[in-house]
Parts: sequence; structure tokens; C-alpha cells
Amino acid sequence: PSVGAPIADLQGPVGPGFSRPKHKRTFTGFGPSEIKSVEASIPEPLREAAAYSGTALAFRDRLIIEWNRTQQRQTFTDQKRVYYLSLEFLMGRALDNAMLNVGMKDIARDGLADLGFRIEDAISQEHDAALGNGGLGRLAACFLDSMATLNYPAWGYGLRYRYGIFKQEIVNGYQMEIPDYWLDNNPWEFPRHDITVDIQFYGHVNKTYDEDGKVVYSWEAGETVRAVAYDVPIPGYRTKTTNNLRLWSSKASSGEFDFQKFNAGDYESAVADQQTAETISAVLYPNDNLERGKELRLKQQYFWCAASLYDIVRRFKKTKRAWSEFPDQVAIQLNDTHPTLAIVELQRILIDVEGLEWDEAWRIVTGTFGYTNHTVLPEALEKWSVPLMQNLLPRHLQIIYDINLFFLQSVEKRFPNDRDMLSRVSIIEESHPKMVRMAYIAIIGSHKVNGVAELHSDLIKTTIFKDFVTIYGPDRFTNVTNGITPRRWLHQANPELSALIADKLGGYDFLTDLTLLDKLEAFVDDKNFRQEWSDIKAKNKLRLAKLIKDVTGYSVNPNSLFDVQVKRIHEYKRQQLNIFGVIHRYLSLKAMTPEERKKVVPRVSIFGGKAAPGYWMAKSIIYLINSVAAVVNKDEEIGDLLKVIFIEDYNVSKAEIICPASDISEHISTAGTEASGTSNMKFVLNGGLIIGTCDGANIEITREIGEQNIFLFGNLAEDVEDLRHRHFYGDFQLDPQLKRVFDAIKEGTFGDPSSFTSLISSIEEHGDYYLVSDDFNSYIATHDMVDKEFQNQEEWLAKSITSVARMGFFSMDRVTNEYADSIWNVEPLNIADED
Ligand code: GL9
Repeated sequence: PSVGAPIADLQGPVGPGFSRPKHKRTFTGFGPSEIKSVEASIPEPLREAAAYSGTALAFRDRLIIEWNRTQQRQTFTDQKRVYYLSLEFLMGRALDNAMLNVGMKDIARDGLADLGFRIEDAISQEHDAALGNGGLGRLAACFLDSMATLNYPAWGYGLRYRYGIFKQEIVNGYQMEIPDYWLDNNPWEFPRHDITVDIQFYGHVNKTYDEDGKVVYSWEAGETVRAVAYDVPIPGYRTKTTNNLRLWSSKASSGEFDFQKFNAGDYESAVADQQTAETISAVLYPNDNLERGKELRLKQQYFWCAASLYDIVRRFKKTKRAWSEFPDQVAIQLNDTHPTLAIVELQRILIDVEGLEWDEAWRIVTGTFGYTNHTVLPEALEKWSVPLMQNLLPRHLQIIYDINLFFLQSVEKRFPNDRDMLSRVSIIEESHPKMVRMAYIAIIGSHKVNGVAELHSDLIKTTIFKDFVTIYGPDRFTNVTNGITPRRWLHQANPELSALIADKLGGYDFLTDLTLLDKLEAFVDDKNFRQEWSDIKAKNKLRLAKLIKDVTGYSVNPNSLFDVQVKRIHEYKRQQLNIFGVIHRYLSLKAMTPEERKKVVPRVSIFGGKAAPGYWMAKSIIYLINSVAAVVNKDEEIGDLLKVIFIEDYNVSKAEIICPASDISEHISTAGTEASGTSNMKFVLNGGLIIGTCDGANIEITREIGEQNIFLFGNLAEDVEDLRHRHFYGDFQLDPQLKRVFDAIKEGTFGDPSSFTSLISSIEEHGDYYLVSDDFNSYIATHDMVDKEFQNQEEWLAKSITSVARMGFFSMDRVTNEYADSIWNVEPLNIADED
């Protein structure tokens, strides 16, 4: 069926079934005979690709019907909607999720089997949708799943990057980046050539007067680029609600102008204009917790904010309501400061285009927006240079200055004579060049600001945003601890564990009410249950061992303790601490007698994660891990006692195999640096124990599952500043065990030591900012405990089961309901069959 042709509702999706079918459609799959007749002539891989396509198209047809029905119902009901603005949506694969959410995976499995296919092979044909860097982007994807499952009328808005996060290849131990062109044959997106918005850049601002003598500003653009909508259906689990994710793609604004140039013989310029336009949505910036202030990034941000707001405002205006009702109809959540320009853009629309007075417009703006902060790392806090902003968005800069003026005036009134305060909280930083502090706009322009775990939310209130708590009072700031969707991260990733739990709890209701897991505690002592639990972990480890063999060539013993650290590579996440610990283990093993070695628990240390292409130190860490692997893995004296694995190109679909297979996983950031972390939750929910610092959500995981079920170590956040200060003033003693590790590296045990100089000197000589040395002793001692406790498998199993039983709090559904109640003030809307 053709897609995108007729239009039911300009705002909503279209496609087959855009108008309600006269007869209820049932899923029949595709006909065996049609496929069988051509199958013999098609080579194997193509046949699997076809099996994937056929299955995806069948489910897509189903989704489209529910998607249109949902949109029509939401439009008709006309209640408040949520818009989640995120530059990143790390969706992963869609087919398996669609099958499970619709509840027809078994039917698909049988249908595919009849045709001679394994459903897993069809599923694994799909390319991950990798429009994100890590936790922040995956959180956005979990939000979409939960909002649909809980029937909230909600849209996601993002950018349709032509290239998602790069594919990582390891060549001679080094990370290489390969472009990720993912858009060919993507059945899950629907181009909406009928939904376009022209977005302006550059130019200048005209000041005129209307007939009443009121000043009117109008922005005359120097460049215009067209945003084209691409829609992606987001099915909820066991519900008819199918929400919409709208991604904007950039293209040249009008054929006509180019055509004139073209006809005039100015071919190059005609093509160049087109390319400039398309560049905006070409590529996802691959940084993790780092902002570099590049003009193209600012263009991306404005392009996406302006197109999304145009769409939201257009939808609101169709209701013919008064502007004052806007915040009763619209909640916009800012996923970090990346969409902060949406605040300025809405103010601009209201005053310049709609003619509202400043104060009324600003009331509407602050009533509409909520801002989520995801980091306290100073290098990640967005700032844009004033000259850059002046050039690209001249009218927005004026409005930012006005917002700042009114804000500072109100501060001055309440805190007269505190000039330091004024300069500290000013949106404009008085540096050279001057900088616009985006987080400050986000705070001033929102009615709620939240952090993503308790410690993090406390830290933002006492450090980076302290003055704003003084100004606005504590009520503007709140905490909503992150969560994960149990549909993907338990049911889909670990179907056997999910089935075992369902068997004990009498059904799958825990997937929509994760607190029901607490009923599992009653079975902790049940022998058969324990055995099944342990068998499932063993199978999941086998599945991971196979992946490891496929991607690295190394065979690992699945009976070893699997110790996993997978996440973006960053100094604050301290993969260097982990690999130094591995080296320490290796040196200890080498020093043992054969008798002593017999008592050692065999271990596989598994790493995975991408380094930002320009992050030299992170790349050195990857190189060290691979250099250690190359030596240790071929050391016959050590054999299975220690293996080191780096799984290349860690992504969502690999995470689905890795998370269910850990015995222990590592969440070992310097205290106070990891805002929340979410993989910690994924591992525990799948029955793995964790070793971690008192940081981010580790703290609340400990509170929920109990201290006896987690391996905590290291300095506390409250002591970090002090320790750094002492290092800086020369009071630094390298931990003696870490010194042994450094000596081995310097002796060339793992190849040319000059490759690791900067890694070592950042600790030995440059102040050890991330406290690797301070925490090393406690880290090693805690790993010794892990070894010891792993030998008591019965106790270990009890901890694993108890922990899972107590993970209910970390469901994304709890998170979504908290945002809905305390920030958005929106209600769910059930979609019935009759709608
Ligand atoms: C992050 C934090 O670093 C994580 O601790 C947090 O769990 C997530 C989601 O709230 O947000 N902030 C951030 O910039 N990233 C995060 O993961 N980075 C990436 O997504 C790469």
C-alpha cells in the first residue's frame, strides 16, 4: 500500500488504514505459497532479509491502524498532550518490540517456522536505530515506550539523522569510526512530504511600529531551510495506544530559487545550497557529556526546536482556544539543555507573530516547559558564544537579552546590592567572547527543573544551580529518579527469565506493574525455582559467549564469573580503574603457585563502549584494554583463570544480549559524577549483582535491594572536593598496589609503554582528578569479596533473586507517572477498539 498519499488529519500519521476500515482487519501474515514459490531462487542471506521485511511490513500494517486511531481519538478528545523534545532517541530494533507489544510474537514465530525461518534470524536482520549516544538517548526511548503503554497522549520530537552514532571497529587494538548509514529500507518511518516547515537562519531584525505606535520586530532571514516530517509509530505494551515520534529531516527550502540559479548557469551554487541545507540533519554529534560549541550543532538545535514548535502551535491553534489556555493543553519537556531554544522560540512566536504582551507571553512559556538536567560535569554544560548566536539567530539573541534583563531586575529587587549574585546568575557570562548559558535560560523559562537521581538532584541544588534555589525557592527543583522499560530490558532481552517470573506470579502483569516482582521473594528458598533461575543465567552466559566468539574470536569458559562494564568510555566512568584492577589480578595470578591457582575463581572481564572520536584519553583506555587482552588471553599459564574481552560496537541490540548474562557488572564512576546511570538497573533486573560507588542511582538501588546485595566501595561524593584539593596542593600518594600495576605497564608488559604515558601521568602527575588511586585499594578489596562470595553459589542465587524482587521502583512507568503528576499535569487517555 502506498504511504503518505491521502491525508486524514494534517497533524496525524497516514498510511493504509488512515481512514477506519469497514471490516475489522485481522493479522493473517503473508501467504506461504507466494513466498515458497520464489524462495528456491534466492540466496540464504537475502531470504532472511526478506523474512524480516515481510514480518516487519505485516506488523507495520497493524500498527498503522492503531496509530491513526490513537491520533484521531487524541485530536477528538482534545486534552492536554506531552511533547518530549530530545536530540537523541536511541531506539534500537523495532520489530521484536512491536511483536511483543502487539502480543503476537508466538503467531509470528509459528508463521516464520512454517516457512522455514527462525524468528531470531529474522529479528537480527534489523539495523539498530542508533540516533543517540548513550543513557540520555536511551532514556528518551524508554520514555516513549512507557508513555504509550500508560496511554498518555504524547509525542516525541527529534532529528532524523542520516548518520546515527558511528559504528566502532577495533583495528590493531584501536577504535576506528565507520559511518552508520541506516536509512535504507527502514520500514518503521513514514515520510510526510505534506508536513513541512520553513526554518530561517541569519539575516537581520527590522524594527517598525504598528498603527497604535507599538514597536514590532520582524526577522528577515538570510537563509531558509525546509524541515520535512518523518513519523515513527510507537506502540504501547498491551494497549491500543500507538503514539508518534516525529523526526525532522532538512532539505533545500524551495526548488524555485535554486532553479533560477541553475538556469543562470550557477550550477555549483545551486547544488551547494542544497547540500548546506541537507547537512543540518546529516549527522548526530558523537560526544558524551561534552559540548563543543560548533555552529552546525546550534543550527541543528534551532532547526528542530523551531519545526517542532511550529507543529505544536499549529495543532493548538486548530482548537481555537485562547492563548492563555496553552499551558493547559501543552506540556513540553526539555531533555537536557539541547532544546532550550524552544523557550526563546515560543516567546518569539507569541510576541512577534501573535502580538501578545511580553508578560502574558512569558507566563505561557514558563507554564509550558519543564527542564531535565542530566549532568553536573562542567564541560557538558552548554554555552554558546554571543557573536555566533548574534549571527545565526539575531532576533533570538535580542529576546534572550530581554529575558535576562527582566530576570536580573527581579533578582535585584529581592537581593539589592548583591552584585556578585547578579553576575553569577546572569544568562550572559561576561567572558571573551561573551557566552549564553543555556541551562540558565532553561531554568528561568521552565516551571520545573529536575535531576535524574536523588544524589544528582541534591547536587544540582547545592552546586551548579545553588543561586537559583535561593531565588526561586526549592519548589522549582525536584527529583525524578530514572528508570528503564521492563518490556525491552526484561521481557524482550531475557524471555526465559520473564517466563519463569510469569509462571511464579501467575501471568505477565508485572510487566506493567513492576512492583509485583516483590512476590518473588516468597520463592527465594524454593529449590526448583533456584535451579531454574540459575539455569537461565547459564544459558544467557552461553548466548553471550557465542557473541564474544563471533565478534572477537576468543573462546571464554561460560562457567567463569562474567564481570561486565559496558557504557560510553569516559574518564569519569573509570574504565581505567577496571583495567588497572584486571592487571593487578593478572600480576597476582602470575605470582601464585599452581596450588594457589586452583582456588581461584576463573573470571572473564568484559568491556564494551564507544569513545567520542576526539576524546584521546578514552581512546587510550580502549587501546590499553585490548593490549592487556592480547597478552593475558594467550598466556597459557593463566588459561581460563582470566580472560579480557572488548566487545566492539556496543549498542542497544548487543546490550540486550549482554545485560542478561552478567554475574557482576561495574558502575564505578567517581562519586558525584554519574547523574544516574541506567545500565545498573538493567543488570540488576536481569539477576546480575553489581559492584559500584556511592553514585547516581546506585544509591537508590542499594536502598531498594539492601546493602547486603550490592558491592559498594570507594570515597563518598562529599569527600571528593577535599581530596582533589589535597592532590592539587601536593598531597598525593600513589596507592602501592596501583604502583605495581603502573610499573608493569612501564616495563612494557603490554606493549610499547609510550602509548599509555598520558593515562598514567594523569594520575601520577596531574592530580588524579577522578580519584583512581584513592579508590584503588577499596576497589581491589571489594573484588576479592566478590570472588569469595561467588564461590557460595547458593547465597549468590539468593541475592540475585532477592534483588530482582526489589527492583519494582526502577520501572520507567513509575518515572513517567511521576513526570505526568508533578511536572506535566496530564491524564492518560484510553483508546478502545470502537474508537
Ligand atoms: C546522562 C548521564 O551521564 C547518565 O548518568 C544518566 O543516566 C543519563 C540519563 O539521565 O544521562 N547525561 C548525559 O549527557 N549522558 C548520559 O548518559 N550521556 C550520554 O547519553 C552519552
